[in-house]
Amino acid sequence: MKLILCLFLLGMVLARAEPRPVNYDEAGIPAYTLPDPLVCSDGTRVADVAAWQTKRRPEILKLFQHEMQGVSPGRPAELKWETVNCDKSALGGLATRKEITVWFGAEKSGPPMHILLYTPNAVKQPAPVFVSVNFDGNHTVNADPGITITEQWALDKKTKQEKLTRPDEKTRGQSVGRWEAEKIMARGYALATIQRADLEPDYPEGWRHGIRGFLLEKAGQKEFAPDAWGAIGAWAWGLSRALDVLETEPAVDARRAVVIGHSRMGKAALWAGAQDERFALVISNDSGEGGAALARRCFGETTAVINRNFPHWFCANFKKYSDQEATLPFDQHELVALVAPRPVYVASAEEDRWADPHGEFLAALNAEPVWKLFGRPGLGVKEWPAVNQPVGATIGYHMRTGKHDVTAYDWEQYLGFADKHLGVKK
Ligand code: GTR
Repeated sequence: MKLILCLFLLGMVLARAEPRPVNYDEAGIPAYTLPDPLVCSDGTRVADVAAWQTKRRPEILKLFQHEMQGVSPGRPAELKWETVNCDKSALGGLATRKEITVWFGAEKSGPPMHILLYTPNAVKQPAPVFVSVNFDGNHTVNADPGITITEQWALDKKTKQEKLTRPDEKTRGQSVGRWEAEKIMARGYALATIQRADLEPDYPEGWRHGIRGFLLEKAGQKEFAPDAWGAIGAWAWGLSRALDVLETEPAVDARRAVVIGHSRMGKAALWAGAQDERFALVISNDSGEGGAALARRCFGETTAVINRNFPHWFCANFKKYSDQEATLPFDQHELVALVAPRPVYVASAEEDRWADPHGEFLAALNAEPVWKLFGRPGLGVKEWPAVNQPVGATIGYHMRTGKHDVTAYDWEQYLGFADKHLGVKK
C-alpha cells in the first residue's frame, strides 16, 4: 500500500515538474535504443511484405493512435461541398482558381472548411496535386486579390481573449515565400490548401470552434477520451477530407496527391500520410518534435515541452511520456515508416535546432529497413549529409542552410522528387 502511495506521489511530482532544460549538445543526448520497426510487439520478426501490411503496420498505427495522435473519425456521411467561385485566368493566366466550401454536418452545418485550389492551365490532363494546411488563411499564400478572406477564431495577443476575426487586407500574400504557387503551376502541379483555424483554431480551447468540438457534441459527449484525437489529428483529418473532394475534381489527378506541411503542419502531413494511403507522396518540412525528429534524442524541443506548450496537439495519453521518452512504445522513425512503400521526403534547416535536424535525418535513416523490405531503395546513405546536399531515392532528405521556414530551395527539391516519383515530365 505504502509503495503504491509513493509511486502515486512520484507520478504527481513528475507530472508537475518543469521540463528538463533544453539540450543542444550531441554529447548531452541520453543513451537510447530505438524500437525496431520490423519486430512485432510479440517479439516476432517481420519477414515479408505481407507480415508488415497485415500485422506490424496496423500494430504501429494503433500505438500512434492510442498513445500519441489519438483516434480520428473517418469520412462523415454528411460530407458535402460546393464550388463557390471559379476564375480561369488566375495568377496571370497560369492557373484556374477555385474556392470550394466543405461542410461536415447535415444541412451544411458545423464549421466549414474552405479549400483554395489552383490548377495549372497549361496542363491538359488531370494534374498531380500538392495538398497542405496553411497557418493563417488561404489569402496569405498568394497576393492574388481574388482569394476570399474568411473569418477565423484566434486568440487576441494582448487580451488573450478569443475572438472571431476577418484578417486584414494587408495580410494578403504574407506567406507567399512559403508557397511558390506560380512555380508549382509552371511545373505542372495543382495546389490545394486549407487554413488551420477552419479545422481547429490553434490554442488549447480552440477545439470548441473546430471539427473536434462539432463531432464531440454530435456524439453527445462533453469530454475527449484519453485516446481521442488532438489538433494535429484534426488538421490531418482535414487533409484527407480535402482529398475526398479532390477525387471528384476533373482537373486534378488525386491518385498523384502529395501531402505536404511545414512544422506543426509537417507533423499533420506525416500523420495524414501515415493513415491515409491514398496520398501518393508525403513531405515533412522541418516538422521536428512530434513529426520526423526522434523523440529519444531529447535534442531541442522535447515531449515535455511540446505537451506543456501545446496541450491540445496530441491525445491525453501522450502526456505520460513528458520527459519519459524511453518508455514510448515507438519512436518517430516508425511514423515515417508507416508511409512505406510510398515515397517520403524529410527536410531540415541548419539553423532550426529546435526541430533537431540530425534527429530528423536519423528517423529517415532508421525507417529505411521498411522500404528495403519492399525491395525499394530508401535513403541510400548512412551519413548525415552536408548542408544543401539532397540525398535519397525513395526516402528523400536534405538540410538546407538557414532558418525554420519553407523556401524556394525546399520547393525545388520537392518538385524534383515529385517529378521523379509521380512521373511528371519536364
Ligand atoms: C513551435 C513548436 C514546434 C513547431 C513550430 C511551428 O513553437 O515548438 O513544434 O511546430 O512551432 O509549427 O512553427
